[in-house]
This record gives sequence, C-alpha cells and structure tokens, in this order.
Amino acid sequence: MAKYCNVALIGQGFMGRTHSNAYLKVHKFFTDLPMAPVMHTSFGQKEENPDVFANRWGWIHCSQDWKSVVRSEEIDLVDIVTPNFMHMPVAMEALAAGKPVATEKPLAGTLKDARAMVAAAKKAKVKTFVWYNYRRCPAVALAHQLVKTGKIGRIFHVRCVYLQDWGGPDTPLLWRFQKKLAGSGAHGDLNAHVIDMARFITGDEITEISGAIAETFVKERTIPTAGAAGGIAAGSRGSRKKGKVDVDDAVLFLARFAKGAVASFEATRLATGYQNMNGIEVHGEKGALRFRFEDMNYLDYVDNTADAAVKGWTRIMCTRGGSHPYAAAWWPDAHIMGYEHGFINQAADIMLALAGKKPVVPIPDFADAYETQRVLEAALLSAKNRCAIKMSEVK
Ligand code: SOE
Repeated sequence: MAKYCNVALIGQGFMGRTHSNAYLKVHKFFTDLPMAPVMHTSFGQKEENPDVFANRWGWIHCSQDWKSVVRSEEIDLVDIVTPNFMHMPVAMEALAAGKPVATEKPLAGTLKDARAMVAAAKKAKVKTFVWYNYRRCPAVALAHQLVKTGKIGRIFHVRCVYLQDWGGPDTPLLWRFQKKLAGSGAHGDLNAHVIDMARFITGDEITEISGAIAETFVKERTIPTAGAAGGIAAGSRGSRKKGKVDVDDAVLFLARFAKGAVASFEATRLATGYQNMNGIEVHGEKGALRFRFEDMNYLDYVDNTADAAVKGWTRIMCTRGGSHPYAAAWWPDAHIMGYEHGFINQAADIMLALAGKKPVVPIPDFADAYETQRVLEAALLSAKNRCAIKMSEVK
C-alpha cells in the first residue's frame, strides 16, 4: 500500500502548471509507486488568484501565506516554483522546519543563495531535489546510460545549445529580465539546463571555463502592467514606460571537462527561428550521441565500432518499454511523449527517492545542482573579466 506525501506547491505560473500536472497524473501511469503525492496546498500571491489556480489543478487548499504553509505539520514535501530570487528564502524556511525540499532550476539566482541552500540542506539532513526536467526525457536518460556503460568510450567533444527566440524587443521587462529577481538572463535560465545535461550525460565535471561572452541585445523593455510580470507569456502586455535590462540575452562559453573532453555552450533568447531548441552532441572514441529537444523522442547514435559499410547516424525512437527509461509507464512503442512527460517522470522519481527507493535516473540534489551553479558563475566571471576561469577559483 503506497504511503502518502502531502505536497505544498509554492508558486504558480508556468512551472506551477507543469508541476501540478505531474502530481495530478504520476500515480495514474506509475502505478506501483511506494509513495503517492497528495496535492495538499498551493501558494499564490493575491493578484495571482490562488483559489482559481488551486481549483483548476485540484489542490485541496490554497494560501497567500507561504511561511505558514511551509511550516505546517501536515506538509511532507515543499516544492518551489517561484521566480529564482525566492528559491533561497522558501527553501531555508522549509529546511528549518525539517521538510524535504524540491525546487525548480536553477538552484538559485545567485551562487551566494545556492551556497546557503546547500549548507542548510546538509544541516537539516533531509532529501532535496532540483527539477532539471530534461534529464527525464527518455532519450536523455538513455544517453546517460550509454555513456555510463562505455558505449561511447573516451569523450572528445561536448557541444550544447539552448536556443529560444521569445526575447525580442516587444517582450516586456518580465522577472526573467531583472537581475534582482532572476540573478541572470538566458544564462541561468537556459545554460543551466544544458550544463546539467552535459554533466549528467558525460558523468564528468567541468574544470575550466574560457572565452565566455555575455550580451544584452535589448537594453530596455516596457515595464509590465501589474500581474504581467510572470513567466514567458509573450502576450503579457506592457505599459509604455521602459526599464533598463540588467541581465544577459545570450551567454556563450567554452569549457574543459576533467576527463579531457572540450566543450562549447550557447544559450540565447534571440535565436530567431528556434522557439525552444535545447540540444547536446557528444563525440567519443567508440560512438557519438545527438539529442534535440524539438525531436525529444529520438536519440541519434553512431556506433563507431560498426562495420564501415553501415557506420553512421542511427535514429533511436526512445519509447520502447523495457529498453528505454520511463517508457514502460507510458504508451505502446512510438506513441510518442511530450514536454509534460518529463515532469511526470520526475514526480515519480521524487516519490521513489522519498520512499528510500532508487529513482530511474539520478535526481540532482542541492549539492549536485550547486556544481551547475558554480559553472554558471564561472562563465559570468570569464565574460566579465575576459579571461579563463579555473573551477577551483569558484567555491
Ligand atoms: C523559459 O525560458 C523556460 O520556461 C525555462 O525557464 C524552462 O526551464 C525551459 O524548460 C523552457 O523555457
């Protein structure tokens, strides 16, 4: 008989919807979970109509007082989906109350906040999780398994992009464009994902960053009307008053991995033509991998040990139950999956981890996600100082 986990969702918006959908659906597809989430309480600010959100998604209670929710004896897991600047205050409160904490990526808006969260998690001795959802695309999880089992061999190159195009001049000065709320721009929002993906798939750590460039193409944006300061909704209508943008629209950088691979990373919100294209390519001695989120069900693979006559890119449809991670919980072969399935897969893994079981693939805890946060910081230092930064310089 599954145990129950009373979840408190702190925040609403785009990630509030993806996480609510995950808790709503997870036990309908992962039918043998040892722990089932109860959608106990959601928090939203008054202007976000928390009762409307709670009723739409099936949260039993709703609140405008996140501190009392987080401290409540009834809550077993605090899940943070607020803008980045609130990750630390909410996590600290939850950890002080001895609650396991999950938070959306990145761990925090700044390395300082992230460091405090890691220390508090260590002291609280509770489980923590960071929703790097793309790890839970079956194709990305398969890539991780192929590298781990030696199919790719010694890795020479890693090439990562996260290309979006919604950041044009008409997009208002949303929280994602404000340093005090986001910490950084496309960098912390998008490079965070592909840095985590590269670390996850290679099983290796970055030791040095160089050649970083940070650019803000759109220097000022219309200040949103009340309530439009939310996510990436392009429809957020701005007022005519403009505000200065103090974060990047794009950050590119080069990196070295501990085991010798060299890498490039590029994140931008102005890659005209790419709406949400994250991708990674890994070139090794025995094989190569290529993932593109816009074709998220496929993993492209080269078996470099194959006979020369048949050697080349093969396209694996990663939906085969029993062969591909998570696939057995879903539909028959090639009845493909979408963006929301990664979040439902992650909810299943969090329930497994809370019940002391092994997730399908590793979930980054605060300490793991801190390594990604260090790389984010190192790249910004490299861009600011126009120099190489050794990771040993960024604690
Ligand atoms: C906006 O850039 C965003 O919603 C990111 O914040 C998410 O992490 C990404 O998965 C989709 O785009």
